[in-house]
Amino acid sequence: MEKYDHNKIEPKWQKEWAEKGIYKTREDTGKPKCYVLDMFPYPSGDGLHVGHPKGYIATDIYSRYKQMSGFNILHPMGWDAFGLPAENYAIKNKIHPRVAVEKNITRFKKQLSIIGFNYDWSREINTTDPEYYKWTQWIFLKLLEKGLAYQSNEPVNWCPSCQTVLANEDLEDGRCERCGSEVEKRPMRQWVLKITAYADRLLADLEGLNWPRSIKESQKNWIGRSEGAEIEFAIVGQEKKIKVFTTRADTLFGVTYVILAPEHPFVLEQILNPKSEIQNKSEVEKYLNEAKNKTEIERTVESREKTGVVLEGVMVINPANGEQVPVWVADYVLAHYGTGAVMAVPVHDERDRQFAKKYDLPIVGRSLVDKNEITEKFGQKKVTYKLRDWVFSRQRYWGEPIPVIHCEKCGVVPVPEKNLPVKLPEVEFYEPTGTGESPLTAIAEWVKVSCPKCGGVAKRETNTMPQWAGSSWYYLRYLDPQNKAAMVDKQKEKHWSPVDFYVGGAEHATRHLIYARFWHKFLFDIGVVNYPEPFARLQNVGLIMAEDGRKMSKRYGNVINPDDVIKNYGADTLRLYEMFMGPFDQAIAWSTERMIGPRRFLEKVWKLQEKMSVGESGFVWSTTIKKVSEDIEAMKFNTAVSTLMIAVGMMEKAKINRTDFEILLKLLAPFTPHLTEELWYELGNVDSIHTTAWPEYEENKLEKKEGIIIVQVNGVKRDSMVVTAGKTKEEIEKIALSKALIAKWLDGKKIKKTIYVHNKIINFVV
Ligand code: ANZ
Ligand code: ZN
Repeated sequence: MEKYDHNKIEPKWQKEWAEKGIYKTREDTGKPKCYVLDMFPYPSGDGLHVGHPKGYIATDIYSRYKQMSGFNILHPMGWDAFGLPAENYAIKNKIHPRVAVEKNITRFKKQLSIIGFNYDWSREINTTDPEYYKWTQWIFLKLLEKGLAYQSNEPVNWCPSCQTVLANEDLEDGRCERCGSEVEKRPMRQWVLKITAYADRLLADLEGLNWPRSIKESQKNWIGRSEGAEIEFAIVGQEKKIKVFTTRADTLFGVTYVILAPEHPFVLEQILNPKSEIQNKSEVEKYLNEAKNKTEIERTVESREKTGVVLEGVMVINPANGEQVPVWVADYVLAHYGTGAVMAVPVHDERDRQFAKKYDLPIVGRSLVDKNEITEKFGQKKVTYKLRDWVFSRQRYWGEPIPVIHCEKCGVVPVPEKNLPVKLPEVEFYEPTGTGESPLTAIAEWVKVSCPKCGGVAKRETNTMPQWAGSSWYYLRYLDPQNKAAMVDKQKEKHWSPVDFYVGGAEHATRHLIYARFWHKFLFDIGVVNYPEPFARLQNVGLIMAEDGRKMSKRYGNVINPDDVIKNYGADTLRLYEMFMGPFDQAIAWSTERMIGPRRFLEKVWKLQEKMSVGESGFVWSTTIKKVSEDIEAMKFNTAVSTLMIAVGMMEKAKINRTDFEILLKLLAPFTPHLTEELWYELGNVDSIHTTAWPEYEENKLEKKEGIIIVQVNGVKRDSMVVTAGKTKEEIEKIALSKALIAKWLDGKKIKKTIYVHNKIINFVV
């Protein structure tokens, strides 16, 4: 027998699989479908480190298992290549982003190819390909047509270092998520998408999704639905009223002042109006200027001392009791939440209490009233969301041009569909301009166009789309990547949607995963897709940390390159190790030393081929098959692998025949596709192991496990009993009651309730 030589086996099979096309997606209708999707990478210049493929290995195993279990699978891969990371890399390395992306994709693909994935590369997509972004632009036009894309001049987040506007989702604690710079607020003309129109549905439909609870929770908080009321306070001596948003209309009698956000229109108007009643104008102006320089985070952190200034001379009337109360301006009230105005109730609200104490404002305890009845009398029910509309334009080069034209006569004119894609022009200088305009502005011949409506002189929109545009619908393009007439054929969409299983990092909880759901719902509304949600099941990948416990990063010099690992240990060992490291969704530190275990295991499997004998074997597979199948289905790869390790350990000692060995190889095939394929052919088989059927188990051959159950009376242990697994609570109860010792303890007493802790304790409360 030859030695197990991964360097000989692995490239051979990778080549053979590609030539035979065994991973080509099949669409014949006889079989159920299973669409397994990875969050596609942006091809960075650093290439892959060993942490990146963890999720890809998982989907590879899952989809191979599904294929062997009788499904037609779709498991594609592509590149999310527009956006800041690619562009910043290009600028730093003085190479055009397009060239950089091409180069990086080649590198990534090479790295992925030696891991032995089953991707159907004929469906590869690239978000920067004009044939792809034509449809990203098409979706934008549809949003525009339906009134869901609009221009706004509101102050937006501006990153002074990246020199672009950012969406709220792009911030981390008030800083640019890419470069860490503190973000400023600047009023600028922007394109904005009305994601808030979908807030309710984005929230409600979370319910039906098989997603981790933590991700659903983050989305729920991000959407931040709040049910309350709007109540109007009349301004003394003026026609105007101030509208507040409150979730506690029942506290209306306890209001002792009203607070406005510094940006509230009433405040600005009072400052600008020479005839206004305010007696401390300069003091107020000073406060407004200070507030301007604070980030939203600084303004709202709980621990920070609240500050404010009174509008001297302005009083408002509490509609509930006619009482006049003063009006303050304080920056802990945000302009863009609710109405930007709050009724302060220091007795019931902690922030208001702190504020009232500091400025010596009355704190009065008055009885609460029924929430609805008031609301009915003095206000209006109102639902508010934390979610803001999606700021969708960037002042950068490397993105999809927003397909509209500005005409002096006609205003905003959409680029006619037949003229899509609006191609990103070739430029020499793609660095951000720093003026708040994109570098595209400088390309006069591109900017100047004739208006599609009136034929007059007009200008192209020079802002580009954010990095998150292309990834908001890419999973649909895989279904039909070459289609020239539509973003996806209706029949194909119907056949493959939704994505059955989506695997990727938890950091996408509120950005990509909310944006994609939003676009998908929109596409559902305009009849492009058949199902209201894109991703039926979602699983997060736990990070692989470096050996030093820190994040793996070039910055720390602790990166492990998969190419080296594969050369030394083999792709199969890498795959097995990454799945065996620990629970899939948890962060775990890499250890090259620990790869020895999985490697030795594969060597044992290799040697088993010598052990096969002819004739009956004493091996019973059902329990192992069941466990491995269920674990793969539940993404518990580490326990699936240990089950296989136990099986191999037993096979080393037992008498095994060819059937046993084949079953083992099949169970291992999704994990270690090369080694199992080699041994499979060695046995004389003529078709790939990856196209064979997954082994089946027999229910009546499953091992019956026994367990010990403690029997308690009033929480005190009185007896214990051995029972076989799989019994119901009622059965357990019956057995326990039949025991003499227990009967004695229960003698004559009435059982109030029975508490059963599965497979552990049964407790009778008397
Ligand atoms: C009176 C009151 C009494 C309030 C009380 C709370 C407790 P959520 O649940 O987050 O929606 N609020 C309203 N608009 C605000 C703004 N723009 N900036 C900061 N705070 C604002 O919170 C709603 C509550 O936050 C509202 O209900 C309002 O204070 C405050 F015992 O009104 B409440
Ligand atoms: Zn025109």
